[in-house]
Amino acid sequence: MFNSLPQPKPDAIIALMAEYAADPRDTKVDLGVGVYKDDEGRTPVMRAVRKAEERLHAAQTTKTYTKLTGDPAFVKAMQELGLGQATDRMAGAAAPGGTGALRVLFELVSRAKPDAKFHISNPSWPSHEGMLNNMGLSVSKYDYFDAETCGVRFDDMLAYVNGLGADDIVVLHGCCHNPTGANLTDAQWAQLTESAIANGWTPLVDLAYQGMGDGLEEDVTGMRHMASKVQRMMVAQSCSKNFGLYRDRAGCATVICPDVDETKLVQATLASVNRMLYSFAPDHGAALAEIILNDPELRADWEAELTEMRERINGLRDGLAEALRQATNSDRFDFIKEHRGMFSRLGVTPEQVKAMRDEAGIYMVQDSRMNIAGLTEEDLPAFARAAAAAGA
Ligand code: PLP
Ligand code: TYF
Repeated sequence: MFNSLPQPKPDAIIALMAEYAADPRDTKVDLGVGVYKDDEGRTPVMRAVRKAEERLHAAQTTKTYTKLTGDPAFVKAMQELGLGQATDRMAGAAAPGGTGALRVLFELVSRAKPDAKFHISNPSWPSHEGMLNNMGLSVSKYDYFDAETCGVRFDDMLAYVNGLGADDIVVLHGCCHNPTGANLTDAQWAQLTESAIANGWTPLVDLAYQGMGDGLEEDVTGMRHMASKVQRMMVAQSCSKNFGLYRDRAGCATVICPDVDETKLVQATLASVNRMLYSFAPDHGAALAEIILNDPELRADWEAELTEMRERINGLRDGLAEALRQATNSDRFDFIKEHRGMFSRLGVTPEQVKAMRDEAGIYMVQDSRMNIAGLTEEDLPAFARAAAAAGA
């Protein structure tokens, strides 16, 4: 029976990881998959994570099941981190990574409203569309990125969401937009909040990079404003990037409800959804995040290391814009300095992306998305020369 399976379409970003690994050149540069790298190209286990692992190893007496919605202490700590507080209007569940949290929330919506329509940014992280299509749910795209200005087409986005209503779910990136690096301002979050209230659509915020843009608090000011005003909102948090817990699969799904009765119903439904999808969520990474968030010393060290990571990325942004200025004699790459998060798009064609790979061993996603953290200061002049040579 399996021989008649359709050949699955590989994920372009994950396929690129394999192509990079197979490239024998020792000068190659990996700007593909979105994992943080230090200036020696390593993705380290964070200091606080290592210490939390030692504590967990010493203190954990059992690995018996947690709850279907995970350890409540983890969920509470994540809600406080993302939303600033955990309240009795918030239902929540641990999930396998941010992707797991999204999957659980999509499932919750489809149980509540089978004909709900999802709206994602154009462009967005490919798994948004992929997962919704895979579930047979309706998905459309709202205008988001302006390839000319490399900013957000906010007027078009606002006009789009103003045309939505109670059956619509709008997926927003909480910060550090993937793949463009172009983000909403706090004032724009406030305007979207007004639109959600006036038109009745429900926000679903994908928060995968808190702390990687301007700071743990700064990155979520807009989202928290929205959370404080709307009746209902969903948040999918990932611990992959900001805790470096990628393979441990730690994430959290939160649903803000209008009242306590609805919250209880949603909480029970999240447990049921988890049970139908994968039963208990993984707890190892969640336990580490919970230990770090609730221990002042580990938390301070985690925040310090996250700050080092963010400052390295933002320093590279400034350096890259300057190197491109010099190599191309133009200021049109200055947008890289304004963008935040791991990614920006260089703004070149797929042919130019291929030329930079073939000629200089620089690996970017076909849409010219580059993981800024994949660069080192030393790489910048050669990167800029390669971009100029490819016609950027
Ligand atoms: N959402 C976005 C926009 C992402 O870039 C990622 C990155 O991997 C995720 C969600 C989920 O990450 P994970 O499932 O690894 O926690
Ligand atoms: O966008 C990225 O690079 C990360 C990692 O199917 C990722 O979000 C990429 C592709 C994918 C899953 C995760």
